[in-house]
Amino acid sequence: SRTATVAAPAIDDLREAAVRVLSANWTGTHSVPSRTLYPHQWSWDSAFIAIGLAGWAPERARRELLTLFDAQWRDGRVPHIVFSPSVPEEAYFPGPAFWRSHEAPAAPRAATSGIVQPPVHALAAWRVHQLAPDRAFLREIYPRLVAQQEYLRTHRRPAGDGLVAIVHPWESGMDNSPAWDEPLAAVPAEPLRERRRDITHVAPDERPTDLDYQRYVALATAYRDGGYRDDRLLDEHAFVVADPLFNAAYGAAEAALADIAAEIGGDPCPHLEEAEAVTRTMVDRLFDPARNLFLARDLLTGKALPVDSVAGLIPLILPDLPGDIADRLIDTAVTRFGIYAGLPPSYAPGGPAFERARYWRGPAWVNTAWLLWHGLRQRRAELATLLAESIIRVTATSGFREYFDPFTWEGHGCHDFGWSAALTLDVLD
Ligand code: 9YW
Repeated sequence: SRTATVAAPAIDDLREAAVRVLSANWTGTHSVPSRTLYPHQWSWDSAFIAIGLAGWAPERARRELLTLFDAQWRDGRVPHIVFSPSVPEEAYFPGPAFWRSHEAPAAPRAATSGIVQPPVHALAAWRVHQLAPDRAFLREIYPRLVAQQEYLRTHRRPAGDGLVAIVHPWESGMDNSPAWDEPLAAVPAEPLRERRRDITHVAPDERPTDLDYQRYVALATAYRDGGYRDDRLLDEHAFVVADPLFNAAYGAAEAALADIAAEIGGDPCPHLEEAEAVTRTMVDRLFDPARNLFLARDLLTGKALPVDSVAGLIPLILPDLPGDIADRLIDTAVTRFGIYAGLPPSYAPGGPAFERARYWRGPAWVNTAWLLWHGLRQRRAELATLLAESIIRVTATSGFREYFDPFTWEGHGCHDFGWSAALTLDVLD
């Protein structure tokens, strides 16, 4: 069984502990990723958290997603942070006074950031429905999920090659991934006028550097000052990148939307066609046959970014991914990301940028392990089982930490981290 290596009473304790974390992080309308570090609502966190709520609090799971989509912009964009009005500005930087969403014509009533995160929400909505069927919920969320995809399709394909672009490392969800080192080096850094809040909670050598932060803020400032418009990205913006995780999420969302459409009497065909087209484009433009991995591409220079990031394995979630490509990715997952031994590191340990405790530059994260698990379930059930066992063993050993040393499983970052608890629950059930 999945839980063969952890004793039954320990499994019960783990389940109870995960429920306790999710209960403590629930605000009444949504969940915070962490009470200390991340006091607002984060976009892809909410999708993962909804999956973990679905099995025992399905009403909360649906509310989690619907609250997020209540803050969807009129152009369809789903912001990466929805700010809670009751949380003081000083609690998180950059907060609402930085993003100034209300000055943008398409912004919603809630104060939000103006950038997005990987669109894993359709996948989450479908999984919530599978765990706790509710067609009325699907009917309510479906048009909003479609609008989210529509935004990415029409505003975020600047190169016209079918690849969706991110305009900020924060949009990848993997902020300081070594994959962004090269494109980020071309971004002028500006001195930070604000104090970073993250390093008051977590050791600085486990977070992005100050120089990274200066560039993050410079990029976000430029995008904001351009009114969050996307029409001249290739001419005017300093960071425009196609990320394999983001594009795989976009493609898998179309596949999930096809399932949702079929369930509520809609037409799955356009979604299936789009999912197939995305998969073809990704194989064509982002797969590196020498590395047996998908690579990000800098759309400003046209160059592939030759970095062994776990993001390059995530296209396994694409249902149409050709079997031979999937096999090659699985080979990479086993040989360079060591998934027989534990959770996949965010960056392969053999690489020059590897740091075992620094955020997205080596540590293992539960969400990328879960995505890989999800992608392997239909293809290599025995490997998927192994990954589920690893998620369970790591969180049973070290708690629901934000990220983990990929070799020793020592926990890093905040405690009681939402998606670590939520996705552990999902693989337990
Ligand atoms: C930040 C909330 C977010 C995640 C991101 C992760 C980190 C830093 O925390 O972002 O301050 O937004 O990189 O993936 O959604 O958990």
